[in-house]
Amino acid sequence: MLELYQFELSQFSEKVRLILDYKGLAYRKIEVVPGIGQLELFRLSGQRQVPVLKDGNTVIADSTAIALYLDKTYPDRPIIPTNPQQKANCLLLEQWADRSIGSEARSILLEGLKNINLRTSILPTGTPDVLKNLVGSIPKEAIDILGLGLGLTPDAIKASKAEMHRSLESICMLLSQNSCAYLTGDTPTLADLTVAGLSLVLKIPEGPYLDIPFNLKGKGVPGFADNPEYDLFFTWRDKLYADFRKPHLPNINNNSGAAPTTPTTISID
Ligand SMILES: N[C@@H](CCC(=O)N[C@@H](CS)C(=O)NCC(=O)O)C(=O)O
Repeated sequence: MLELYQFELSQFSEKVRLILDYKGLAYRKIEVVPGIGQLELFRLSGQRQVPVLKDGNTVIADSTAIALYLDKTYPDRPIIPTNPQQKANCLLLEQWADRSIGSEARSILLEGLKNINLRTSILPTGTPDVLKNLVGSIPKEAIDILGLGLGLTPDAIKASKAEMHRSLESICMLLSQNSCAYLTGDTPTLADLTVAGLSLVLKIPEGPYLDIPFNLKGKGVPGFADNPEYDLFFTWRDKLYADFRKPHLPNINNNSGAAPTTPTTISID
């Protein structure tokens, strides 16, 4: 079975999970423990970031490389159009989304964390493992900010927010002008799955897709998640999730030494 080395709350991992679900491919999630688990990941893949896909003896790092590998190896339900114009639009949109929505959303995640009231800058002794794992699943940059108050300056966060507003306005414009249901045509492509998956940290989908505490679902970054101007985008994304994303199922046999991925219900102050 395909194995996905991931962080549950990582937006690039979510992009790959959405692609796997869209293509109807079964996979086992292996939750990487931040720090020590990333050393193991380095041994496996030659780099320390998630997502990494293992397919038998083949190991692929990077969400774009994984997407291209999956589409080539498992051609059913293709995600790269064959029509040259649609293909170019799809690949350009994916590249743009990785660099804009991907990095900008991560930069402003701090706001989202404040919003969901996840006050964990100093985790006390006895913090439940599940919460540690959840915090561990948040990108390193956000933890730096949370833990040390270092990292992104307020000006950098402000610039990221402005950039993200521009991106969402453009996506909404594209969706409202489009005669098709998706960004490059009438079926979902890598462009749609990327834009939708990467927006995870802007607003966590409400449905049963992720192994996270219930009260995080539907939460997100103020000014984005609750902004009526972006209703069109989130409605479109949530429909794509309802149509193609599969509900989270706990891994039955997880003997990898990785963090457990069983369902969790804890209350977070
Ligand atoms: N270009 C990579 C980006 C992957 C990435 O940024 N992963 C983040 C999580 S969303 C990560 O592993 N951060 C931990 C670290 O950099 O140590 C991709 O498309 O997969």
